[in-house]
Parts: sequence; structure tokens; C-alpha cells
Amino acid sequence: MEPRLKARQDCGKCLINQDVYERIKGKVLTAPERVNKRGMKPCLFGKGGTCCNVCHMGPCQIIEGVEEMRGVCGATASTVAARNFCRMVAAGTATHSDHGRGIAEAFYSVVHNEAEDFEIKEKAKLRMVAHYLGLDRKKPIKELAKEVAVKALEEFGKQHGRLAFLSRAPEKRQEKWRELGVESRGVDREVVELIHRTTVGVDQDYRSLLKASIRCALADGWGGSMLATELQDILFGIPQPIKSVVNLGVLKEDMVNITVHGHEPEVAEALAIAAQLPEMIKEAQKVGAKGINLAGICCTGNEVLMRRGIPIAGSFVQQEIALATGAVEAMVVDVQCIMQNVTTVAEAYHTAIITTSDKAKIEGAIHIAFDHHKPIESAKNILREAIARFPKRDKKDVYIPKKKMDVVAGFSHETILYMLGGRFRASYKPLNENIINGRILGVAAIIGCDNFRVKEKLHIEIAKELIANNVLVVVTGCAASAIGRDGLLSPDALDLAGESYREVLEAIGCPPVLHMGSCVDNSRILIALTEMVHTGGLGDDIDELPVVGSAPEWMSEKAIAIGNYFVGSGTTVVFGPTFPTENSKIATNYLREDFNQMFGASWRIARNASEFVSIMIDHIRKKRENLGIDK
Ligand code: MSK
Repeated sequence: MEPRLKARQDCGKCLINQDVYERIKGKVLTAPERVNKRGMKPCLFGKGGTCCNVCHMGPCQIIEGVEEMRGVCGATASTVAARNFCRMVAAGTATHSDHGRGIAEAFYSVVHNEAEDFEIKEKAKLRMVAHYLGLDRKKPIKELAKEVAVKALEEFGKQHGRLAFLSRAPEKRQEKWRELGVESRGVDREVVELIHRTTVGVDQDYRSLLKASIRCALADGWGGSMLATELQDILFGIPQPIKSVVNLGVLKEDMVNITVHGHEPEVAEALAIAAQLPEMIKEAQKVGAKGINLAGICCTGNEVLMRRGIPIAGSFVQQEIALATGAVEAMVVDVQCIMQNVTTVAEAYHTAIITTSDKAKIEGAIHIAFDHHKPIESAKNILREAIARFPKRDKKDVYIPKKKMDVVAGFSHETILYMLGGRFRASYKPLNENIINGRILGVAAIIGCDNFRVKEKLHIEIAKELIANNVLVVVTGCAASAIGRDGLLSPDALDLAGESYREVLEAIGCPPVLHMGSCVDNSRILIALTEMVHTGGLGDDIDELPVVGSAPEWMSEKAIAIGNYFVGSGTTVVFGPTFPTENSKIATNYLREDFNQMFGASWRIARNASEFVSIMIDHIRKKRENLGIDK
């Protein structure tokens, strides 16, 4: 496989602040040290998907093709790997969807006048969403909003029929789902059924299990995640291009620093409003601070970056070192991706870890339950806890690295439409035309986590190679923060783009890599792909588009659910450097070859940046050839 090395190779700006780690070495054990102390190789059976622990006759470690190394019950490697894969999909779907349900409940309270402070910001989007939920979009807005709230909540518990948003996909895709029997019915039903199938003595055919995993994953992408994104946009605003800054340098020495960490934007939105209130600024000033500085971590950070331009202090792998700056008064967490070690690191400083969701408590943290009926009151209580910590900050112990990087974020699907076509011609036509004429080779998504076990800067190297090869790159999640730290979310990085791609970017005025949001916002990419199909010229279904997805440093089960709904929707995805079914060639091959037959898209595995880029570009070129647009 030939490496395509057109881009600059240094990634000095992306370092995750080793200098800060050095400061706490010996004081507190952190994740990178744990990786070293545990050894670089985790349990190979568990890692490759063939450790079965669904009953208590085991755990059984299975070796494919070795009769005596099947499970006590006779389970084969392919069954066990498929089961474990399904459990990851179910868990990922549950997390995104429970987030979606939480926002649907908040939305219900707002539109039924049971909650203070928030209101509907996007009426046109409300009407559009109402239409896809099967409602009459012309009704008066207040009445319609109440109906949307009820319908949205019903999507989670529906038992029959199909999820409403599946009807947003291209017609051909919908037919395929119908034929294959993978249309998701209700979000909760799909998660429960998939878990049921994986328990001892139920579904013991890897083909049946893996096919069922698509039905569940579609309930994530076109269900829970899409509901989360759409309702959040209606309540908090559709993201638009916005300038901001990323990396630890966004923390401020003379202010009360509060990091907002997790996934759900509600708490952070309320904090952002409350932190601007004169009474709260005065309280901060009374203890000697100039004001209150909010900074994001992980996807809560992405949510408030996209809508408010609040800076991001760090991605998943930076959560410990954000605290080790000694400059954070409180880390406010909601749900998902919060490492238990944050309380241990915080204990070494004056920092409070404040949990806000009754679903996610951490030993050693302070719990201030966020009441979505009274968001600002809850936010003020949280801010007061943080402000009280400021005088306890030990100035000698503060070290805020200077590193930070300008970014432009906020590329929602609506924004991309507008930027491409202008206010009156909003359309994906210019994008499709530039793909057809070859100025843009295709579209690639880089999504998902960063990972302490991955030593290469995969996100950055892959993004640089892709843009150098004229591929339009969109990013979400912690991949977006990592790429932002290296400067690729800024128009200043245009010189790294291939010549023809750069010309297009200059004409529309955007950076070479587009930040589309948080983990649930991968649903924005599904809508963008559907729009590309509807625009015409690039085939009748998503699997015909010259597009490809990737999650080069994935670690969360959520990434597997996301990858699976993209494959089910017709987009091939490349994951690595390791993959959770690898110990079963049979199951892994099914995800690649048989899924390709069924869905026109497959799971691929890459070990390093060069392999990622080769697979992704080859895939795009193959799709172009099939469309007959490559001369
Ligand atoms: S936060 S799931 S580490 S992207 Fe969405 Fe980042 Fe992965 Fe969590």
C-alpha cells in the first residue's frame, strides 16, 4: 500500500501537554502512566472480542477453529465476537438515545411552561421536525411544539411500525431497510431486543446477531442521536460559523475557571447564561477574580463551542491535565466519558468535581442535581460552589500552558447548505458539482474519541493527507478538538489543502476541515449525505456517494454504534488501530463482505495513518469510477 505523503508531517502543535503531566508525576497516578504500568498489551481475548462472560460457567476464552477452545456451552468464536460487538452497539445506542430522551424531556417541560429560562429559538426548524414526525407543520407554533414534544418522547417507547426519521433517508435506502427487515421500530425496543439476543442460549448465529445490530444502530443514528441534535438546535440554536480557541491555554489565571465536561448541552447552556449575570460576576469579583471563565471538555465542550463559541480546554485525553493546571475551580460533569480518576486528580488541588446528573455520580465528587425545570437556579448553585473555591487556589501551584489555537466551528448541515448556495439558493448543488468536476475528490468524516493507547497522532496525520488530496473533511467529537489543536479548523490552514480544493474553500470562505459538532451530531452527517443524494448527479443512494467515514482513535462503545449506523446507511467506515471482532475472522469478514453485499458499505480496519488514508482515498476513487465521473 503506497503512502500518500503530500502533507506536512510535523504535528508539534497537537501535543497533549506533556509538560503538565510532568508536574503531577509522583503525586497522582494518571491515565498515560496507568497505560505504561499495565503494559501496552491488554487481554488479547477481550480486545479481539472472543472472551465470553455472559454466563457464570466462564469467562471462556475462545480460539477460532479449536474445538476444545469453544465456550463451555459450545459457543464459537464468531458467535462470541458477534455477541460482544452487538453489546457495544446496544450500549452506544443506549447512551446517545438516553441523552436524546433527556433533551426531549427538557423540551417537553419548556413547551408546556413547566420550565423556566429556556425557550424555542428555531421556529422554522421546529416546523421541519414536526413534518418528519408526521405532524401538520402549519399549526400555531405553541400547539405544534407541544405535539412535537409528545411525539419525540413516543419515539423511544414505540413498539411497532418504524422510527419517524427513517423517512428522511433516500427512498432507495428505505426500501433496502424494508427488504432486509432492519427498520428500527422504537429506540428502547431495539436496545432491549439486541441485549436479549446476546444473553446465554439465545441468538447463536453470528449472521443473525450482526444483522440485528444494524437495526439497533439505526435507532441510534436516525433515532436517539438525531432527536437529540434536532431538539437541541430548536432549543439552543442552530450552530453557525463561529470563531473560538482550543487547548489548555484558554484557562485564565485571573478568573474563576469552570470546565464543562460530558455530553448534554443543557447544564452548560444554563451555566453560560448564568455566568454572564451581573450578580454572579459580582460574586466572583468579591473573591478576587475578574469574572467567570467557562471552557469545554469532550462533547459538552463541542456543544457550547458550536453554538456559543465557548473555548475548548481539552478533549477526552486532556481531562486530567486540565485539572493538573491547578487553575480549575470546578469541573462540572453531566454524562459519558468522564474518567473516575478526575476526582483523584482534583483532590491534589482546590478543585471541585461537580456531578449534575442523578444517572452519573462519582465517588469523591459533589453532587448538585441539575433541575431542568429551573436551569438558571441550578446553574447559580453550581457557580457559587466554584466561586467559593477561587480563594483556595494555590498560586504557586498554577501552571497554564500557553498553547492554544484559533478555530472556526459551527458547521451544521444548515450552515453548510447556506454557505454553499447562499441565502436564496441554499443547496448542495455546488458541492456535488465540485465533486463531479473533480475539484473535490470526495468527502471523508473523521469522528470519535482520542485514546491513551494510541501513540500516533492519527486524526491529524489523516486529516492532513486527506485535505492535501482534495478531500473535503468533516469532523465531530474529540477528533475535532484534536484536529483543532493542530490548527486545521482555521482558514489559516488553507495552504495545506490540495490546489483545487483550496480554490473551492477560498471561494466560500471556510477552513479545510469542517467541525460539525458533538457525538450525537454525527446525525448531521446523515442528513448532509441524504441531501447530496437528493441534489442529484451522484447516484440514488448514500452507498453510491464518494464518501467514507473513519474513527482512527476510537475507544468508546458509542463509536461502534456510530460506525454501525453509518454502514447500515450506506457509508463504509474505517476503524483502528484495533477492532473488537478481530479474533474471529468469520465475524470480521461478515462485517466487511456480507455487510457490503447487504448495505453497499462495510467495516474496514487500518493500523496506521498511511493505511487509513490509502483505504479512504481508494474507496472514494472506486465510488467515483462507479459513478463514471473519473476520467
Ligand atoms: S466525547 S465518546 S471520547 S468522541 Fe463524545 Fe470524545 Fe469519544 Fe467521548
